[in-house]
Amino acid sequence: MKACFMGLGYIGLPTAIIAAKEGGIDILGVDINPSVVEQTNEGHLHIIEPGMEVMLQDVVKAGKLTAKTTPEVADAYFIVVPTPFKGNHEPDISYVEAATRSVVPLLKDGDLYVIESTSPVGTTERMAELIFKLRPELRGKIYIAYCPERVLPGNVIYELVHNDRVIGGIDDASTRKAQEFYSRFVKGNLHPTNARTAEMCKLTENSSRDVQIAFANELSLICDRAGINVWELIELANKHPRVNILRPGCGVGGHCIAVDPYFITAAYPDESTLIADARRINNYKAAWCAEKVINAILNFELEHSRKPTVAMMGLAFKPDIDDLRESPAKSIVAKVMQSSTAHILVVEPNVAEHPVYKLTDYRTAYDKADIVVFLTGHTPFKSLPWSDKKIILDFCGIFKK
Ligand code: SAJ
Repeated sequence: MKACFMGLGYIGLPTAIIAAKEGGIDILGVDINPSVVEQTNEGHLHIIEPGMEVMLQDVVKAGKLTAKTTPEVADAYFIVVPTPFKGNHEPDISYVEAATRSVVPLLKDGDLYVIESTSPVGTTERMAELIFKLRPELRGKIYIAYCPERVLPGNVIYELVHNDRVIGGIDDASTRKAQEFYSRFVKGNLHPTNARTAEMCKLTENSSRDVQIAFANELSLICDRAGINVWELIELANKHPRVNILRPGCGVGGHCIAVDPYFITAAYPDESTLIADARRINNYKAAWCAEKVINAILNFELEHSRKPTVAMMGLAFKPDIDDLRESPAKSIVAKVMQSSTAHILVVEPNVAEHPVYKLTDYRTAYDKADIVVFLTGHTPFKSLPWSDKKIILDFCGIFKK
């Protein structure tokens, strides 16, 4: 069995590695970026994921995984390329289409073609039409399916194997063929459905979380006005046996939850008002936090006739990771630095150095600061002592005060 993975990014590369290691499948990993191909063949992991580099080295050494910049004949093809935005939050499926076009000449009877990339509803059917337009003799002879991943960054090795997966073919035979493939390395259940439902399922999962986080963030705005401790409020409300409110924060970051809901709102704007509002609230929360910090700095200057030292605690997009991409904390730090001449200390304990900011140890920054702003709920911050002498803006519930 030989499988070709088109795209060696945050999902394609780990899936290719696990399929080679746990599924015993010969993998050709394809990426248009020659540096990614080179690093992969050298056993160097170009993405951030704990424990994954050792596994890569194992499968490269064993000859089970090689990387190239163009695809070759295989038995199964997996499209795991990005689906970014174009214009006003419209999903751009041109990478999916380009990757598909590059494998079309290689397809033969009995092959499996699967899209894993997060995609707007209908993408798998569109790609099937494209394949059959270019290779009409393959109609009814190949298997086409959509199978989204749902792994949590930072826990990918475990979740790729143990999470349940949803698999939707363009027909039942395609669904079964794809289930057969994934059963080689997935221990979770493989739930069959059709392609459109599987596409919508991925978008639904992340939109659901976005809406729930927006509810928590909206409560934090209301409580700020009402003089109520939002952390205490949520803890008490969650004592209800059927209520489970998530945590407010300084906005929603990462590459999934803040992105995928737009795939629904772009296609179904009239029907998706709640999902669109959730996006607006979570984006607004970051802007609101930045304003709060800027106002606190101005008030301090008025009161003390000097500029304060401000500790900005955390740059990562969520607690206890070193991933800074698409982080609301990072955008808040940038905004505050633009609008203020205060002495700002930037803290990110999970990163050794940053290309733009000089990083300060979290204890030193906390000791020196007049104003402390908690942006990311990293565990070490929770060991800091509360101080009445400092102005503390706790956006992620470190002290829950
Ligand atoms: N956040 C809050 N409050 C909360 C929980 C999260 O403000 O109570 C914020 C985080 O700080 C972060 C953002 O939300 O900025 C997203 O973090 P996350 O841990 O909820 O999710 P991701 O983006 O790391 O991973 C998500 C997961 N999806 C769901 O939990 C529904 C993961 O399973 C998906 O595979 C991944 O998106 C993806 O690739 O789609």
